[in-house]
Amino acid sequence: MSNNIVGFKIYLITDRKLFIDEEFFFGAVENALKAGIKAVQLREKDLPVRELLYMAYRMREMTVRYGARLFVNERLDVAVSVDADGVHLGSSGIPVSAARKAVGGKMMIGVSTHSADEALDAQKHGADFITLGPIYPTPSKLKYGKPLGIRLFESAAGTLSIPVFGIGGIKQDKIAEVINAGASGIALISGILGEADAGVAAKKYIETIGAA
Ligand code: 3NM
Repeated sequence: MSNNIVGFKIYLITDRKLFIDEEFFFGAVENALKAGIKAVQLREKDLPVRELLYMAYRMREMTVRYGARLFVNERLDVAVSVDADGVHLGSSGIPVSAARKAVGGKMMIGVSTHSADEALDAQKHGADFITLGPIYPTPSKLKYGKPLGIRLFESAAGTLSIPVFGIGGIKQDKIAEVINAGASGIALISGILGEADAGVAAKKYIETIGAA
């Protein structure tokens, strides 16, 4: 069983393409923060770095205002530039050990993993926490591979000492199952940002995970 030393249970990941424009996008994230979300990962992989940087500054200002952590996906340079709380690494960018060497203990490092082996590897190389999934089918499941299922997730989580966040297709009716399988929390996009009112959705997730 992993413990939760990172201080949040819901890790909201962004996808601006779910919105008609940037103002609706920032509005939805702000509503989720207002509802009590304490960690956001800015994940806009296709943006040129200067546009990402602009978005990251704005997201930094907003997360500070609501006392929430900000992580930047992949771009350690952007994370450092905006004084984010951490960087979230994938399998194709800068390795965890290199990022750790660069930031020491000054910044948190999250890592996306998709198997028990990858999860252990990330832990060994200095990740503070990982996401592990996809557990369930997601709208974009092809991108992330075949879902692990809850049993594989549970056995992998059982081997880890760092916090592990379940990810991939997590709707409210799955929260208890994911937490009971050893997750410290959940990471998600559509369950909150895909809903008509992100604030209402976030509130429901927060209540459900609090009771799980
Ligand atoms: N990473 P939703 S699954 C960004 O398995 C991401 O690493 C995944 O979106 C992984 O909550 C995923 O809408 C998508 O299913 C999560």
